[in-house]
Amino acid sequence: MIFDIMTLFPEMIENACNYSIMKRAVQAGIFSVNTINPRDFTLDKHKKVDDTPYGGGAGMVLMVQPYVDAYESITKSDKSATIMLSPQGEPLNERIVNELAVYDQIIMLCGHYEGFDERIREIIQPREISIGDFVLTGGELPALCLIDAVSRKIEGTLGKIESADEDSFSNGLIEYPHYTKPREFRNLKVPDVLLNGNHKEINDFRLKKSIERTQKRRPDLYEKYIKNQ
Ligand code: 4H7
Repeated sequence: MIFDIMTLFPEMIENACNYSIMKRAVQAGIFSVNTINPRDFTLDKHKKVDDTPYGGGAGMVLMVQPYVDAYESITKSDKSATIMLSPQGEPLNERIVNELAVYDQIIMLCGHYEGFDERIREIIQPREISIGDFVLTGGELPALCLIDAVSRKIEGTLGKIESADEDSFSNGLIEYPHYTKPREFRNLKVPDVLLNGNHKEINDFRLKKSIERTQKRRPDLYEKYIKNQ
């Protein structure tokens, strides 16, 4: 899998992928992260990537030529997806993450300032995705969220211990509570059932906790879960 990230701030992407599980997977060659800077595709001596909006108003708009030329410079594989991270996109969820994990190349466009000249969308026709109903100064953090979420679905990224099948959402429920040593801290004890070695009882306890929490915190997910039982 190759992630090709179009951004004016490539260090944001490169640095953030250099920790923990993502770092290990990149070093192991399981996926790679490249950046393409539209500023390198500008034609004027000031390397201008944004300009004032037609019709007036505040802020600057990203110019069509550097983005389209940068996009067209990327070698596309046979199974490639192009995504724009924007507050106007379809809300990201685990279903979409799974859908994207089957591609061998994901190209992402990160916006800044007031956003993109609309002709960038018309020409590139990206799938537009949002990580939630809030506004950020740029698309880099959402792009990183998507790299993180998709890369952990790729065989080999997670070790056996971090396996993805017990995560929240893999069964439509949120996670059960976790405990580690010590057995007691400030009078707070680890539930006995987790110490007795009976794996049937432990699984039943965890499922019960998952269901309780989902009902309380995410009634929307709970309704779906009950319907599917
Ligand atoms: C594309 C178009 C994603 C990207 C406009 C991106 C939130 C999300 C951006 C904009 C993002 C998300 C530029 C519009 C900054 C708002 C102040 C980058 N914000 N922005 N303006 N929810 N911002 O996924």
